[in-house]
Amino acid sequence: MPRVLIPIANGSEEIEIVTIVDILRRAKVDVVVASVEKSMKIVASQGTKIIAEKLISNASEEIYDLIILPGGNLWSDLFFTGSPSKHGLLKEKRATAHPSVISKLTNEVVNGTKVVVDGKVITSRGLATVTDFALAIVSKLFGHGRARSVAEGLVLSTPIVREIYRLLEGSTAQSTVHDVGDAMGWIVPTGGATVYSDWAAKNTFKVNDVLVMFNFTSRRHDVAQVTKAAFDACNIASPISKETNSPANITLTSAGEHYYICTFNGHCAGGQKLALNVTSDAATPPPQEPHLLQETLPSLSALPCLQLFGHFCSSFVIV
Ligand SMILES: [Cu+2]
Repeated sequence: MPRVLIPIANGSEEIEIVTIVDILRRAKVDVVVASVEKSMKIVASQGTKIIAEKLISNASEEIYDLIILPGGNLWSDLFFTGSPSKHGLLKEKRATAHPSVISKLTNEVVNGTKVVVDGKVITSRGLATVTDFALAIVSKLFGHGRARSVAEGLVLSTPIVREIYRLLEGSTAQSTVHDVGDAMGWIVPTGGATVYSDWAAKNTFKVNDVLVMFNFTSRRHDVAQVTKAAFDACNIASPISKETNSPANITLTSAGEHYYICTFNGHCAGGQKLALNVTSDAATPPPQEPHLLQETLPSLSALPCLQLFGHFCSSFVIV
């Protein structure tokens, strides 16, 4: 179980603290909330009193996979190079910040972006972006499936999860994530194979788009790419490739006709089959919307070790 330290202080943003802790715990992250004040109780930015689980001095014996710093006045001095005596951890890093402090950033500022990743530093702008960001961390720690299920538990709309997935996979901004069958998912449709052919007809598919087959149970369904002949005959003997885990994420890497079936007994014949035509990606790209992440979130284990608060050796994140 990944272990995450969340230091809090007087003036920290209460919504950011509670949202991050909530989402990470729903995803089964081991979260430690530690006060950097003399007391376990801190008074957050809007006067809410929050009691930490331990003092930072008592949290420092542990090793953490990640340190997440919720927003608030405390961290400005620590990270912004405007205070030369401090660590200046954002020096020569691209970053974003809450509008109230963004003018203090002396490094390259990326505006209009919710979250910026540059090496070991991940920055975000404040409480409006904190849910997206916490889900992105969950997705990186555990995969898209768990981020999706946590998001569904929060009744967040699918587009947010799609966006997270797209960015974490490092797809280009022009690529689209298609939830195959929309809300129905990947099943033996009651309406027969026309359900999936109708769905495909409503969508356009480009190289680098991603198909997500979801809402199926692993070991009860799968997704096999097959030839046209095998597709037409529902021949499951020698698929080109096969995905057995749900949800299946398939990146469309080549143009042309693509054929997918479920290889479980009778499912293809029952209509669990999808044919689609993928066009090359030469078309003019659409205008780029503000990203959730500026660039792909690096693998957490790949983040360089950082010394902070004594002998912690961790990656860290600033929200
Ligand atoms: Cu099936």
